[in-house]
Amino acid sequence: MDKIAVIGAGNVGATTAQRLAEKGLARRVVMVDVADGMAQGKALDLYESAPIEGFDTHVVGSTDDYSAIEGSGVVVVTAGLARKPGMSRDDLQAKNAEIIAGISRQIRNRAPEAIVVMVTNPLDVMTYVALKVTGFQPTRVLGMAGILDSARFRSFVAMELDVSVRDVTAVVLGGHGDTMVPLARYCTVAGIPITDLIARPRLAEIIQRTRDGGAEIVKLLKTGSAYYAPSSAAVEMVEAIVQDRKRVLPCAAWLTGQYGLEGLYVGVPVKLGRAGVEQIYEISLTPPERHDLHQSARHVRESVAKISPQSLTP
Ligand code: TXD
Repeated sequence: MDKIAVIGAGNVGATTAQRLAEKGLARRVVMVDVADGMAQGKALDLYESAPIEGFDTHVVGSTDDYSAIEGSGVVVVTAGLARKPGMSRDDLQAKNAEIIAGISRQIRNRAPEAIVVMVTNPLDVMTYVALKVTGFQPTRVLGMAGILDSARFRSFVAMELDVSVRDVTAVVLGGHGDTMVPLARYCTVAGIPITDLIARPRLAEIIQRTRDGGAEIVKLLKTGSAYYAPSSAAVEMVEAIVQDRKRVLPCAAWLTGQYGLEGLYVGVPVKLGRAGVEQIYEISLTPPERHDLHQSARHVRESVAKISPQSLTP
């Protein structure tokens, strides 16, 4: 691919750019960040590692000149504010919605052919804002969360059983955050159901740790949140798109009746290729799993309802 843009050159954005460059997924990677000089500084630093790492991707940065993203095939959006003391979740959502709306207008004008991979939290809500403001086809606007959540689940299972993470597969559905729905039934170790290998009570603890995965890292870091695994997850999506891999991955996708849900973003297994979301898989759920998924969706819907009309206007 000729160009990939990363909006927001903070922890997740810069690490995403680094992984994209090191994997050689595009000829050029462009970072944009509102903080004066930051994207340029990190891009230059990253590009100066190219002779040592041996990659040919050209990395550049820009502060507010969005002409830099022109011609991008994929735009990864990681820009946003972190929650500050005294700021409620709703305040943060309103602020980030404004930021994402502004960025989405730039993407619509400057990179009208791009596929948009959203990362900014609250993920399912910000992906909705990006869809409405860009006016792109829903197949071209999707969010990263399920890959990260299931990677956490897979790491914990691998640690528990002392097996290779490669052999552990997992599916996590639903909104990103406290209401995610890890599906133990679909988790296997090289095809062996996880429920045959880990006792129920212990499995419940692992599932809870997965739900709290983001908070566990925040607590340890004290300032900031996770970025190594989140950037890996975003890059896995970009790679599937750029290389038309037809990977089947859990992503936040626009539902049009699947799972009895319509008109919102929720994490589900999708096929990812050059066209973006090429298929949504509807897997069979038990009544409790379906209940949890619907509860998670209700939570997303309630949050979407709080977005101001200005942040949804193209
Ligand atoms: O699973 C997931 N989807 C997530 C989401 C996993 C990890 C992180 N998740 C969310 O991604 C997190 O809650 C944040 O909403 C974003 C970015 O996380 P990061 O850790 O990278 O935050 P930083 O380091 O604070 O970086 C944000 C950058 C920062 O450099 C700001 O200056 C910039 O965003 N920013 C902007 N850039 C461009 N344009 C505008 N308007 C703007 N506003 C802030």
